[in-house]
Amino acid sequence: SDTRALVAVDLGAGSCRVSLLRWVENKPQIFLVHRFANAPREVNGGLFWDLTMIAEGLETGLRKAAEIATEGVRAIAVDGWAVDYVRVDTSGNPLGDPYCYRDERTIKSEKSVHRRCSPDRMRELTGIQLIRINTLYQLHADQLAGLPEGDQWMNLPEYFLSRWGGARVAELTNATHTQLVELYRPQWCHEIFTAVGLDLASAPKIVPPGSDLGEVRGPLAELPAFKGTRLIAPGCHDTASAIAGIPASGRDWAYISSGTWSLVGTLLEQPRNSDAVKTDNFTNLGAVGSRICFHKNVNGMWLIEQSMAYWAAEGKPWSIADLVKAAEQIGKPDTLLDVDDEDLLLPERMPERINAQRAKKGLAPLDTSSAGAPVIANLIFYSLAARYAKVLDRISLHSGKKFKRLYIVGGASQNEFLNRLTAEATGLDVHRGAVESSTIGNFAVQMACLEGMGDKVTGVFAESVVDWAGIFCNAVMK
Ligand code: LRH
Repeated sequence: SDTRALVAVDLGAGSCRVSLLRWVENKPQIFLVHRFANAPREVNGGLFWDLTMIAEGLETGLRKAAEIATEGVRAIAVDGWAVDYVRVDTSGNPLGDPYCYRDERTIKSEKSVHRRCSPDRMRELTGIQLIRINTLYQLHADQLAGLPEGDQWMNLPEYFLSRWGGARVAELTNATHTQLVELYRPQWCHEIFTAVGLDLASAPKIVPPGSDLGEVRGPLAELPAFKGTRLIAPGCHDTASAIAGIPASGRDWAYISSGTWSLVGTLLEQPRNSDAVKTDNFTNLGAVGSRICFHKNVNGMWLIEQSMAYWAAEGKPWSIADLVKAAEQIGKPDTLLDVDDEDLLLPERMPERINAQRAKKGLAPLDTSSAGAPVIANLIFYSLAARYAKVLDRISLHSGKKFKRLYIVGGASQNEFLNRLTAEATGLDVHRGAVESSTIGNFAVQMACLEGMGDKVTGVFAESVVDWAGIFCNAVMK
């Protein structure tokens, strides 16, 4: 069989990673070859991603991978955070830096979208959690601001795949998070495009996860390792990849993909969109192998990350390890936080935002200084665990599944204090999955695609991905 290496690119809002999978004596070894910090930055009052910085970081990583993989690289696949997008001209050149979904411009555009298509109708058509970060609200904000439309827009992972030579596509798992795809068919929802006045021609063709988009072209193709390298769309949505990285079968398990966001849910064969599901605002996102990621976005480590940035700015930074240890010494707080309060989704001043929420409930303010960090962190962790339990209860109700196991994957799965609180609050058997679960799922989809595991939309493909995920979870990680 083909023993060339594979490359997985994982774009994160906090950091981006390029990983290499090599076959050493027929066993897979996974190496993190390049990692660099990422963050949105404010330019003229707007919140943007630095596309040039990200592209340079990724291309540095790809060059490093090409140097190491003397056996050649068989394929490259890219996953990343959903909803944000790059507008390109007819030659594929970006028209500017992409907006970050936390930019407040969507507060206005959300209202405007819902005047054109009611929230009820939107839920009926898409089955997607209505949340104003979704691409739809951003595209409409562009319209309201009179920004140039360009030729097409692509979500970020798909943009990078096209930049390196792949066809311009919208991969299904990522496309569903735009809130512009029909619930029961993998196609753009014309009714919403028409209602909001968006141009269907600027939305690329939808393809299933595991699609081969062509060969690497341009400067990278000059590197010997990238001769004939395929570009593959994995689950381009990092969460879909992270869930594809869980080697579990059966019907009794739920997941939390725990990073900046906590995605709390379960995999389904069929979407659920009853009135109760709509009221609870659960999402039916595309998953690998024609399944559904039925979950809810819970405000996750964002609360901690933004608090830590606040204390660091005070000149007294905390490391996450010390903070968790100190928080663990404190008992259960009397009153929990509403972690999904809209105000807590916004950047900066997190401890002050937390106090503002407490003030509304008539509670005394907490010490927002670095000395008060353990109390605030303790409150956040207890509140998250309680929220997870509540959401999982509803998921069980909506899906008719009785859960026994809970897989926690992603960076924050390393937080054993939070894992313990979550186990206590949910009563479930908590399994720690891969920290880099998106990368595992990304590689697993590549293998299922390259080994020709049939039609991407069948159970055979999904099962092959689960098998590969099991193999890669046990791979030596370097
Ligand atoms: C996690 C994630 C999540 C989306 C958000 C935009 O990285 O992709 O699934 O809701 O970022």
